[in-house]
Amino acid sequence: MKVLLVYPEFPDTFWSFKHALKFVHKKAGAPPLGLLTVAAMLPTSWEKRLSDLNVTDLKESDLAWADYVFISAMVVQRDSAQAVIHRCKLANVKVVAGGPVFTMEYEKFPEVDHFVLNEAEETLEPFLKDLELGQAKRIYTSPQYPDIHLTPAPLWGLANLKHYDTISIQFSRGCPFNCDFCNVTSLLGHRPRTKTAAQIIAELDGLYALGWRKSIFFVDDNFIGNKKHIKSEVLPALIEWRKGKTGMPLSTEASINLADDPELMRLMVDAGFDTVFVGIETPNEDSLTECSKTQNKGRDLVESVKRLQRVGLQVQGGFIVGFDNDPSSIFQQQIDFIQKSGIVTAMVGLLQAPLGTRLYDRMKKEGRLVNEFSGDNVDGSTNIIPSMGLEPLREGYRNILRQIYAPKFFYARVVTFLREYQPPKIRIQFESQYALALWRSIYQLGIRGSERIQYWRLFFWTLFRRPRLFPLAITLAIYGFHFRQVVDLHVL
Ligand code: B12
Repeated sequence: MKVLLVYPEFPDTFWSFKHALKFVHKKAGAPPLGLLTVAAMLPTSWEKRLSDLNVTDLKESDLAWADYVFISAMVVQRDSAQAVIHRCKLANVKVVAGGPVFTMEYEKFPEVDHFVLNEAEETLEPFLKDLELGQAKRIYTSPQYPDIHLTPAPLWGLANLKHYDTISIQFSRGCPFNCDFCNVTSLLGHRPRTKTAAQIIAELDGLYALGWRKSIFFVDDNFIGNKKHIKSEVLPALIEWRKGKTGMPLSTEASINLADDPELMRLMVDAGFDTVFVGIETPNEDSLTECSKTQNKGRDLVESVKRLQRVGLQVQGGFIVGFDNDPSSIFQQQIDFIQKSGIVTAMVGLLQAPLGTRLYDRMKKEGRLVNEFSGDNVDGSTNIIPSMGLEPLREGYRNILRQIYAPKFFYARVVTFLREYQPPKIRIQFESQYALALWRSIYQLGIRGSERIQYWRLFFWTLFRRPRLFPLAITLAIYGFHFRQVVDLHVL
């Protein structure tokens, strides 16, 4: 059996980092973790190839080679996924589809032959058994949340790693919290299911052996969902593993209560974590109550962010406007918060209601659902009727983006952050692309860019005041360039 694993193309979005990746001569953020994990679950005797359309084209010869195409996608890849599936039909290749967009809306893909939905640990085996018997059904689904102790290490060898800037790995699935707009709990459950420390170390060993030294992104919905386990087992194992090794800085997603636990923060930094994405959502307490984001309530959120930065964790933040309880001053409040906290990578979106969430059910009941869920929460779209009215919301939103990514505000925020940030301890291996990125930034931002004054100010300020953070300062300047391109293109 010959299987072609296809990952559709991402549009030019906030998280695609397309405009930033050019500086380091990379084609995509990370290889497709879901597909490579599924590849490792397929019979070893099957031949497998990966075609990630973010780094390569889908060739007719690939389709002619394949008996089956296995496709995975998120909702933002919907259009590219439809196009791939259609090409497979024309080429007479059978399509097996799985992953978040198909789990959520498989009925929108009539040309797919087999849907293997939810988590493959539950649904792939029955499909493979039926396939062998020549009686594969159209849909395989399961309400179970499988144990991931047996999930195999992804087949990294299928991906051409030189095209990627980072590699995703996964330690846990699920989140103990209950935010009403988030579909993680309906997709993956409340009880965080974890891999063992040994599984994670084996995955890292595999990547180290392949020569990977750049960053690793733990794609957990909430890395600290099971604090006891990570404190007693995983972080000590990571700290031990890191001894004598270079590179491989780690990043992840975590809830803000990480800032309440000094021991946990210290262990994470010692293990090599230097960045966490945190769902901040809003500084408005009533809106936090509305969406049941209890972990963010009753605290000084700016101080919590600073605590993380001071131990050596850069905070990237998610923000939302459009809650029923948002006052008309919310837009300025968000801008002030973002500037004050020094969250450089601030992803601000309109409130959206994904299928399967409590918010979706409430909006449906109140007759406030409209449009299709775009899945890209930085494109200025929403699928609900906001209580403040769509136009005031859009205008306020545009105003936030206009300000926070404008060079003056953006670079000021970088300095606020760098003043606070404790430089990471781990040694980064020098790569020639870093020098290249520096030269490109000088040309693109320092000579051609409208931000040239701010760029050179940051350049010299960091060189003299925070020299160890100079590479990070340049990286963030490049991020700013990407964010401005995306925001100008889609929202403003
Ligand atoms: C990592 C991640 C990212 C990374 C992606 C990096 C990469 N290229 O891999 C980044 C940060 C770029 C990202 C961005 C976004 N993401 Co994202 N992301 C995730 C996250 C946290 C983990 C995904 C992952 O790797 N999981 C680990 C693997 C092993 O799981 P998996 O892919 O689901 O695969 C399993 C099954 O789905 C299944 N399976 C998957 N594919 C296939 C294929 C076949 C053939 C079969 C049989 C089975 C199968 O088997 C696998 C093993 O069980 C998920 C949340 C989550 N926990 O799933 C959100 C998630 C996938 N993201 C989501 C969204 C919406 C986005 C954004 C659009 C958000 C935004 N702010 O705009 C952006 C858009 C991306 C872009 N570039 O434009 C949604 C998708 C919703 C949907 N219905 O599609 C999710 C589910 C989060 C959520 N709360 O809703 N994301």
